[in-house]
Amino acid sequence: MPPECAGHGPADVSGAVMHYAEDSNCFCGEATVRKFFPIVTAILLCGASSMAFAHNCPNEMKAIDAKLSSKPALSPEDAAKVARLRADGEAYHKAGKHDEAMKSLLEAKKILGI
Ligand SMILES: [Cu+2]
Repeated sequence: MPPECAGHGPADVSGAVMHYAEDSNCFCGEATVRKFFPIVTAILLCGASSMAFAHNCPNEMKAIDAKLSSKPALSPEDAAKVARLRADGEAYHKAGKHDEAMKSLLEAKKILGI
């Protein structure tokens, strides 16, 4: 471990990096970046996975298909609505409009009672 420089705490990332840039003999800037790198990576991974959960279109489609294959008792109007919402959801998903896709798919699920 390189020695910590006086004048800034380990949490002061910007200060440490600036200090590092001013004085190439001081390694604490680099050490701070190294220390925070796993945390930053974890936050980025967290954001990516929560986005994947928010846009869960393929799983919603699978759930709808599974329910449909069990031949639920639906009125002809509801069955048509579910079919349309399911198709809309897939089309939106393929177009990259995951928010719209999720809306259609969740509505279809509501009609199906899931
Ligand atoms: Cu999607």
